[in-house]
Amino acid sequence: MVREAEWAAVDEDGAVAPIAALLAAQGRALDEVEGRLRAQRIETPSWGYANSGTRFKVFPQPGVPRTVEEKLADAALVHRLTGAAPAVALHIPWDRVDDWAALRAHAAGLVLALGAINPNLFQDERYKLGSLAHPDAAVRRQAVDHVLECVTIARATGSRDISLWLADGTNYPGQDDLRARRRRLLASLEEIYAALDPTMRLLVEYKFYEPAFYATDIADWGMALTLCQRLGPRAQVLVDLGHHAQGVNIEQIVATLLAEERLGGFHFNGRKYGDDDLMVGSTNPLELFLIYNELAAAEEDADTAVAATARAVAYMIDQSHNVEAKIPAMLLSVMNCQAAYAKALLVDRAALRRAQEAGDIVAAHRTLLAAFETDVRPLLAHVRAGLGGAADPLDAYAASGYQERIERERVGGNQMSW
Ligand code: RM4
Ligand code: MN
Ligand code: MN
Repeated sequence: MVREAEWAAVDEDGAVAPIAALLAAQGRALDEVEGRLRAQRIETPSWGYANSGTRFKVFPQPGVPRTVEEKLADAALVHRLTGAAPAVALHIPWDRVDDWAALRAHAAGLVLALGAINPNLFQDERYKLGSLAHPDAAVRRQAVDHVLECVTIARATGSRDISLWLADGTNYPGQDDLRARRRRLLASLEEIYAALDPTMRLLVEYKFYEPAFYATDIADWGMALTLCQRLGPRAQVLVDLGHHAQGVNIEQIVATLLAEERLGGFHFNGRKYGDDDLMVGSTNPLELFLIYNELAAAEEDADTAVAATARAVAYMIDQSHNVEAKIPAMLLSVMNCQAAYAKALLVDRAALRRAQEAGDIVAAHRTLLAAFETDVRPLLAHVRAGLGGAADPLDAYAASGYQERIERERVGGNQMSW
């Protein structure tokens, strides 16, 4: 960590000085913020490096990975340039290999960890009427067994989290009994939860619609939370930013789940209309900042259980790039997370509380805006450089020749796709 007095030396152009001054006015040191930024971790998704798209068309890109190892190579580069993406989430069966210990060792050689294991409960012919909530016990058995296999994989990969997203639901009123579906789902989840190691967690994702259009079995955070509460403390809710209706206040959901000690993780992405899976922070950077503001505040909550919940949150990206270049898109997403967290760390919490207690609404709001409007790019450039990354990861990527190399070398074979 750079000591306060040494900042002057590293900050040759004085670009970080305004931030240091802003913190000094709060009686805080740059070191504290820098230390927390250095500890920031964002997990990238293996599927974000592969070909993906909409239900209309997948546009293949040159240089896209043909193997899991090539996905890991891309992820390793994203980590090297940003200093903040040391793990990769895997999707089974998309990333299935025969020897998980070997893949784990291969990742470690790239200074990467294997992250959350995502079962696939939506691409088998038998899942037409659902998976864990399917009316037929034999199909539920198949779905539960798949997740149990993922628990075994997580053991081998050293992964803490099983990250569950269900496509289950119905398209028409009357298609199935809604309470029966919930009962079946809970019974399936109970069997899965019982199979977890004590260090493992089950992260339960929700989404308000699609592919089911009438009733999705886990449609919102309340349905996910109540299921988790039935299961036990290591069942926690996963918030995917693309899985809400228009205008929903996601930061309030985050605050509520933190207060309930049930916020397990995030799938960060950007959205405009639906589950768009765009680059993080591209459509609503203020929302991303306000979410990080809740998290940064909760990390220091006087209630130690809430603080511990905030510190254990799994920060993951869930993007499926369609038209944008994959590695630059992932870099920018990680950088936008770094910027949102940095701004959240600059919030003058004492001033905010004073304004709130005095009922000074404008002052309270302005305190948040002051942090949001601060240019944190120079600070992040220093932080990344200190982590062995690049001051500007996108410029560094463009200059590295990596894209040209993978386009040259990754010919033949089958590009990976979702
Ligand atoms: C879903 C959901 C899941 C992701 C799949 C590919 O919409 O967000 O997390 O694994 O897409
Ligand atoms: Mn997701
Ligand atoms: Mn999604």
